[in-house]
Amino acid sequence: MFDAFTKVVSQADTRGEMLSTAQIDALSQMVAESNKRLDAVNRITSNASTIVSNAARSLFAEQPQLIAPGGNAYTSRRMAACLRDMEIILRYVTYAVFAGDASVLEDRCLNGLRETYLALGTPGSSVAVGVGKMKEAALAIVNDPAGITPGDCSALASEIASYFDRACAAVS
Ligand code: PEB
Repeated sequence: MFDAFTKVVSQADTRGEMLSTAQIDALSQMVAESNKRLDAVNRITSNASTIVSNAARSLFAEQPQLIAPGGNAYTSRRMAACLRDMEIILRYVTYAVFAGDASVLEDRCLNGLRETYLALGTPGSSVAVGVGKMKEAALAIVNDPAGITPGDCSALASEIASYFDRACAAVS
């Protein structure tokens, strides 16, 4: 598992090189803007259950076959597993945002997830729709200007979007 710093160090170490000025500048920039990152993680984390339950509600409204008898989220046990899965994915996305690196998300959550869903007979494409809905909700919360120092969060927002996109791609 890497974060933005250990990733750069490990890549330089593999090549036996010093860190480049560009790499050091990029990391300094990340530190200088770290309040934005921590605020984003805090906002997503403190709204996690709302993000999950709204995304699930919207997914089931669009794909009611999932909750109909015989559906993949039919019975309380499967519904609980589904909500839990969405929460797990959102949690690992917040770790990636915090670390500034996708490796924790890739290695500990997404690795093998498509195969798991195939084996379970759970439709990965539907999971991806749910993750996409969490992405929209999380970004709306991160970009909400209310009650926070205004600033340009576009780079951070697209980084956050990319972690959700990785999760969608990993299961669909
Ligand atoms: C992944 N999900 C399920 C299982 C596992 C995961 C390993 C099988 C074991 C169990 O049921 O607990 N676990 C999950 C994950 C990590 C992990 C992401 C990462 C570290 O450890 N059903 C739907 C929706 C979707 C869904 C499309 C969006 O209709 C999910 C939610 N996952 C779902 C369901 C099950 C499941 C298991 C319903 C239960 C499947 C079953 O037993 O029939």
